[in-house]
Amino acid sequence: MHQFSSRRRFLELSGLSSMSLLLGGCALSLVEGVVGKTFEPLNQNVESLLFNPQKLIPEFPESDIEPNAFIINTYKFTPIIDPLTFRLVVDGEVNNPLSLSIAEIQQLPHQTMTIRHVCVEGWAAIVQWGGVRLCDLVALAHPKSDVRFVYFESADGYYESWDLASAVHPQTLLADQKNGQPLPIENGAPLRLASPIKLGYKQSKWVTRITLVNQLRRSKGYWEDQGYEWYAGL
Ligand SMILES: Nc1nc2c(c(=O)[nH]1)N[C@H]1C(S)=C(S)[C@@H](COP(=O)(O)O)O[C@H]1N2
Ligand SMILES: [Mo]
Repeated sequence: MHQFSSRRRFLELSGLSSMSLLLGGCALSLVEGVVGKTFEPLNQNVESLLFNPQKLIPEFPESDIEPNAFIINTYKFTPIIDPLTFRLVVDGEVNNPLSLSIAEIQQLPHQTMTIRHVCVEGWAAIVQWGGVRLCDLVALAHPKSDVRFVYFESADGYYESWDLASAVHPQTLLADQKNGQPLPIENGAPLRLASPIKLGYKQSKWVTRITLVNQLRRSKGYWEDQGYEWYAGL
């Protein structure tokens, strides 16, 4: 019985995810089942961001992928993460803080996109990412009305902050695949940010914690705190 209902729920999720993809919006009502709770409707501010489709960035055909142009860029070291005990925490100004296993995250709608990754150090490469939409995770956590920014913590000590609109853009993913393969550890496994709207240094690898906040802290990001631009849009 339990198995049946979770299987059915999964089919609902995957079937409808393509529809919400077409609409360009977030799949909030579809992902509730993953945590098995129902909530009051979201407040107006966050809701309008999650439901009003933002402009989609055109993607590239798969034949344009440049696997050899993609460079690994790690400021310090590659952390070792045990996928079996790994938990992704979503907390901060939310009504429903989350601590999700990989298996739970994999129940969310999955999508791929072929985009150009641009690093300020002077290289760029067309790459395909697969993963879950950050907006679906944000919606699951039921953000409070005053949320405006999102912080990301990584297992190597790297940290980043994004504006909420960019974080819940339908092409901002927490990726677990690169070029059709499981995400390599050096590229951020088990989960990394991937988005066509931000420079490479915004795209945190080895993300362990996502914190929704209403104000930027003094520390804005590893590179930003050394003078790099914070918004870093493409
Ligand atoms: N945790 C973490 N994330 C990170 C970095 C890092 O050093 N640590 N480097 C950033 C930079 S500058 C770039 S260009 C991309 C590079 O991703 P890649 O190593 O998969 O090419 O990751 C970004 N995310
Ligand atoms: Mo970079």
